[in-house]
Amino acid sequence: MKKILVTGALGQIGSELTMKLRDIYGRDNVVASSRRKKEGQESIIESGPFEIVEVTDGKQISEAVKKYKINTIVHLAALLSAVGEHDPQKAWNINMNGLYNVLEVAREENCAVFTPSSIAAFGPSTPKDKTPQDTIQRPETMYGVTKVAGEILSDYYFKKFGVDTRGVRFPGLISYDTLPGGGTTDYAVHIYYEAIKHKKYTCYIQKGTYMDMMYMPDALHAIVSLMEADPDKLIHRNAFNISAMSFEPEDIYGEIKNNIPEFTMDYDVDPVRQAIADSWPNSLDDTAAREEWGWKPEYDLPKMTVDMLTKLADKLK
Ligand code: AKB
Repeated sequence: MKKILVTGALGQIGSELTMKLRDIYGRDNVVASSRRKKEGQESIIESGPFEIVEVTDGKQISEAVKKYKINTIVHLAALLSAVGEHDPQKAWNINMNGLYNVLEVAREENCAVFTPSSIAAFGPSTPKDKTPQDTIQRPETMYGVTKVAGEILSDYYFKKFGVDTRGVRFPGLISYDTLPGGGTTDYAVHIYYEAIKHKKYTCYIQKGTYMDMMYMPDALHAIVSLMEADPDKLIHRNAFNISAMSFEPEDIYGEIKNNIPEFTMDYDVDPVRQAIADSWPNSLDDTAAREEWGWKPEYDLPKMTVDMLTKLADKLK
């Protein structure tokens, strides 16, 4: 039976993943952890075990792992791309030292580790369309640097110490439950909130900028499928390209407008986030994930939009 520790459990992915893992593996087998308690997250804190864990302190990770006899760590605590450019030193510390500490505890305590990488692990010299699984990775953000280094470090721990490390390169994730914090792709979440609340949105990403995106249920499904995948079939480990949809701001605007005809959008481009978006791929080739562990997304842009608008309208009532 899996005994799972989730770091960053109160974040955008963690808050939904923790609940899903508790449904699958049982509430007492999934320990949520975060560096602090957050208001509005009582359902996660109270629906199963919860621990305060600062990932930059390896001792705190080790104590939680020993206390609950953890055998799997899902390591989500990280700073995202835009916020990372504002404080690159902090991004390095949390993202790199956090992952190193998790891998060291995993080595000592015999745990498997899932760590998300990102489309940010690519840079301007990477082929932009249908970016291959194995290709040039020279990112130009600190977040991206930590993601590539994290992929390599995770593969090292597998090859050198036999730690069962696995990961996916997430695109921008879209969800209605918990807001993302400090990413470049966050516009694709904010646009739905503003469409429902004010029927208008000012977009900080320039028209024509394509990025890969994914609806949260597909992202959660990817994590569980890869964690459960037969290790003998895995040629790659850290990290798999996964893809569900690629769009630019006008595409998502048009799709929302199909559902809310009075919706309008204008632009006020943020140069920092635009430069980051310009350095990332337009779309990823996820053949390896499909072949090695059966990855297949369920949501495209129209299907996601209908679901997002329905669920958000309900939530914001
Ligand atoms: C971000 O925009 O920083 C993240 C990501 C693509 O990793 N959503």
